[in-house]
Amino acid sequence: MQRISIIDSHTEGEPTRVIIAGGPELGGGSIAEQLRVFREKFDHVRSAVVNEPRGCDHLVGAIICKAVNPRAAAGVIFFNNVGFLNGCGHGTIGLAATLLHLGRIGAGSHIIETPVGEVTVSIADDRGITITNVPSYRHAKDVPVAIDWRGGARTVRGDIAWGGNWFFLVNDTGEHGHGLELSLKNIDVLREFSCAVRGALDRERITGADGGIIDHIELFGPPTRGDCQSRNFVLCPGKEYDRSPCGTGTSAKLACLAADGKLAPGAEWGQESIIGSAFFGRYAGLPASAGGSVGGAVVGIRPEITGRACITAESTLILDPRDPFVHGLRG
Ligand code: PYC
Repeated sequence: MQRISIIDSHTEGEPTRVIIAGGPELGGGSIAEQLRVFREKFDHVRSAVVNEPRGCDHLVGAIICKAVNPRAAAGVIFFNNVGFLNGCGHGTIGLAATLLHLGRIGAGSHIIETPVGEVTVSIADDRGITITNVPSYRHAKDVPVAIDWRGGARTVRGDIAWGGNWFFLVNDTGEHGHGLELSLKNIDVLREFSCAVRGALDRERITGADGGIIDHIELFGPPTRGDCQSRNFVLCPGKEYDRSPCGTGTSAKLACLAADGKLAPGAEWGQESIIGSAFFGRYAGLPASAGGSVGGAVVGIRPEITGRACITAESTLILDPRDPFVHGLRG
């Protein structure tokens, strides 16, 4: 019988389940190395923690692991219903709320190591949590993709950007925009459309800069909130949608806005989610030495994303070998 202690939270509506004890032994090494061990030896634990019957398809899991940097508060690996994530903005905010709940960190700034680099979490007195994310940038602008849509062929155009995961970002207007209403009652259509885009990217072998799979699709439209500039729908790798505005997705959006000269460094961007919650972001330009500009144009930014997380449960998962679904329902 294996017992795994977890803390559940949600960040602007999107859940995070953090393993705080009883998880797999991942050894030392970099977080990327520990991720390799998790993926190769303990994928069944990933599935047991987030998949049915203990979890659900849109639940994101996280495990606290040993950091290499002695100044870091923690290392973390994120995972979901189908595999592992590079980074996770809402999950990092959920992790910070969890560490705060456990008394392992207090107000102030703390380094968290992720498989794709260090991020900083800053906890304000009002419990708003800001992550300073990994450097983010737009890789390609206005990329055409031919999709099968409702029995016909259509070309959609979008930007490819990195914000800790690879995103394909599609606007609503224009001949090659998505043209869909971003509302909860339209969720099935949004999911179907985004899956068609994802399928076309895979088929046409359109990738991120380093051949990275573009496994998040982000659709934009007008906000319903007065304090936001935009609303989004984000399809995650396991075909579920992010209930939050997606931290890495908002970082990718900020990188595109910066590259287009549409948002100045330090200016605030309110990103509303499909459920009406919001992240507030801003960025600092990166120096050219850090890959921040090409030919004078800003291409690399350091995004900051602010949101709130609430703790929803402290519990123990029981993995009983006699349970026919001990390792979860895997597709
Ligand atoms: O907030 O970055 C994020 C995220 C990625 C997948 C789900 N949430």
